[in-house]
Amino acid sequence: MLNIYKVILFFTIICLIVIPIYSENFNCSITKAEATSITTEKFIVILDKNAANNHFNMLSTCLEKKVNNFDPFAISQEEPNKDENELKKVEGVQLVEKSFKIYLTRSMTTPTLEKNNLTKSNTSLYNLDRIDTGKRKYDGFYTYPTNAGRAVNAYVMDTGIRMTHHEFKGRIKLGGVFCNKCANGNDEFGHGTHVAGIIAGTTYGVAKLANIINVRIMGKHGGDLLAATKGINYVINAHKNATNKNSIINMSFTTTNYSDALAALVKECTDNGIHVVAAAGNDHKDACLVTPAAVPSAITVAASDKLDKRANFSNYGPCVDIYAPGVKILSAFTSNDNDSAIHDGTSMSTPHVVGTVALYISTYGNLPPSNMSDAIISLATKNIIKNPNSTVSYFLRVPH
Ligand SMILES: [Ca+2]
Repeated sequence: MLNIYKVILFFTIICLIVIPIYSENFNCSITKAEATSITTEKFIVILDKNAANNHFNMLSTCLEKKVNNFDPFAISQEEPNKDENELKKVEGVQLVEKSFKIYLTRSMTTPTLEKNNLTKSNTSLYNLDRIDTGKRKYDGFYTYPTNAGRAVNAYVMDTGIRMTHHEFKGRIKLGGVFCNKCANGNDEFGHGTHVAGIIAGTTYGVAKLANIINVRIMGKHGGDLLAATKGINYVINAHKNATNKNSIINMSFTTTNYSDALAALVKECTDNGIHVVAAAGNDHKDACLVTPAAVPSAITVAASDKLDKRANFSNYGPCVDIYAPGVKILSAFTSNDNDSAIHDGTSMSTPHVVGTVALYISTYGNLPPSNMSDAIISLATKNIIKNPNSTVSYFLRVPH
């Protein structure tokens, strides 16, 4: 059963080596200044209930910092000869995972030369034209429910967003900035803006009235698991504190290996009623090997092209829930407020599904994440993806 303590566990990042958490009168052997000056390795540590309670009491006492139950608080390990195996031996510790890099799921192989030849009503937006129908018939129109995702919050956990872009006018806000050396929510890499444009852009978006919330977890040099942890933590808190519970997270990123900590965090989101849509990944391998794609409660999205063929880069396998367009997708870009670019990747497929969930919510009302997953699959067109490669052959279709 989920309870507050379990949530605490997921977001507790500590050094157990230097701080005795069980002493009756806390031995404050490390000060706040010392703690923030340490720059060695960082771990995500999941504690049991008692240890979590003691830990937060200790932080409040020793660090003179207001410790919120859900605030991640990173203290690096002081003694370099202590490794994660020693952390695991400490009483009360359930899981230790070293923070590592996470990767965007955009393919960099496609040039952007075609963008000047594309316009809204022709094949440049084949992806929108395609997802409103079962058969592959391009009629030059994108037909979608009139509510268009209104009053649905799509959290874009990404490289930031060009928030002044005309595609998002009046429907975007900054949630938070969680990556190292990221000064603000700007998109220095041109990934989050493209993703957000596919979700909710006025021209390029699936759900043209949905709200975008910018949760920046990556800089121009990428990001890490710790930043993703903080970003997810922020979304869970925002969702819990909001009156509007229509929340979806777009995760267009992946890991090299499976992460227990990231999987636990994603499950925590869906257990709290937040829909999580995850990129399958672009390494042409089994999506069950990477996170967040492998998490059962996430809707995991593989990429197909204009001819309904699985994209050759797309991950596949039983952890994939659905296909969506992910080849030559035109969306917003970062050079100016009207900029656009074409990109490939399951990064681009994922926001199509986020937009569709938003359309579903604004049309029929919200559902628990597992039911939403069933509803999206129920809408999907079956057996139309060519060479699905041991993956379900479900292709995204918006409510109609
Ligand atoms: Ca159409």
